[in-house]
Amino acid sequence: MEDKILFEIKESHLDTGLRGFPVGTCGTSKVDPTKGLSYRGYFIKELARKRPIEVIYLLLNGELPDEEQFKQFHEELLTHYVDDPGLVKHLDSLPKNSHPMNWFISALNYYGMIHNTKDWRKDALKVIINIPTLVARIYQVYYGWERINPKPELGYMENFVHMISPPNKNPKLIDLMNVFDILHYDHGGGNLSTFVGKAVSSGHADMFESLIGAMCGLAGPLHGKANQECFRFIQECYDAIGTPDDEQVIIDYLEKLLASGKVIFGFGHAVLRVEDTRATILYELGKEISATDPYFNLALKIRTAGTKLLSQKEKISNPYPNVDAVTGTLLNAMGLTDSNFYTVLFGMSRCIGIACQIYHDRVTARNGKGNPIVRPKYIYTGPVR
Ligand code: NMX
Ligand code: MLT
Repeated sequence: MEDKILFEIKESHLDTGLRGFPVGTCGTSKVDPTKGLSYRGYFIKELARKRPIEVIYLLLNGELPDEEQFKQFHEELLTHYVDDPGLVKHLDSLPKNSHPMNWFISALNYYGMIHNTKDWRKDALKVIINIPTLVARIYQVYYGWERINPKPELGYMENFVHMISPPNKNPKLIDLMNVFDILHYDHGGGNLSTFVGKAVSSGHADMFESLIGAMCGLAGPLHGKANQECFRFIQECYDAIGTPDDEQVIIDYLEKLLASGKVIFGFGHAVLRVEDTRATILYELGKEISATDPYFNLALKIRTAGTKLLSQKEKISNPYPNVDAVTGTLLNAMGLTDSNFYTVLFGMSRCIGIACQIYHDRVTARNGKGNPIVRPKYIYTGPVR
């Protein structure tokens, strides 16, 4: 069989953060620069309003389930469900003034110590079924909310929403969380958190250790924490200029931010060259569930003003909104007002996609042998003696 050349590496590629280098294969999802995200061949638009467990089944098994398969899968998942009281004790001991992402990473570490089986499939199922409860417990302890016990029989995100009790919880939070969860599962193999998770697992660290590495990657503001930073930037923008009818006012405000060396959070992407289809879905959902929210309305205005401004900046490869452009405004409008927590919600969902990819990397790749340990080369630039 022909061994095709996929990519030519030049010296100038060495400082691009591996941008576009093919480094392996990914069977669960694909990011096309102009068509956006698809899972197992289905565009995200076709999946966003399905039940989360259906989409997880698709990622893991390659096909959407029929009703019987759905039921069996859900029952199998529930056999791995554990609401561990030790977790709450562990959370109670964590410093309250630290970031919720640090709590999330610590909770994954605790959970892995106690519950990991070193069986890739079982551990993927454990992650899938337990992660919403784990995150809900973090919410409860971090904010001192009522420690409502789980009711997994309510449904996947339903149980999560049931367990959290922000003071002004909007009944439409469940509509948002169902879609939010599905949109954030997977984004190819090369996004930073997934890439790190896959790399860590290639050294045969266990599922939880691999996800901890991945979540440390997600915690950076240019990656997952952009959803927190983007909402803060929208709040600051609102405080400074409100929701002006004159688009130029927004453009001037953003221009000043850029000139002071700041990043316009929620815009740009390493792969996409159009508006992120996940953002498009969220803007549409926002019009249904939070049409009168002032921050959401400002985010809608920034959607066009930001794109106009960034399109004029030659160095920016993609001037369009990404998934983080609007998630914060919607979470805030539904009652989840502390943006410090937004990256944990991203992580709750992304761990599922990464767990599915790791399962395939370790168990089905190379006819069951698993992918080899990751070991790229960095070119030595130090002195020669
Ligand atoms: N605001 C200001 N500058 C930007 C932006 C932006 N939104 N996007 C790109 N640039 C700059 C970038 O910093 C780089 O500057 P320099 O050459 O001086 O280092 C230049 O434009 C070229 O970058 P690109 O090739 O367009 O983008 P790259 O692939 O390097 O980075 C991101 C992609 C997503 C890191 C970048 O667009 C960014 O920093 N965006 C804002 C943060 C954000 O929203 N991240 C979330 C991504 C999605 N996620 O959830 O992970
Ligand atoms: C993601 O969902 O991981 C982001 O869009 C970043 C990426 O794909 O590089």
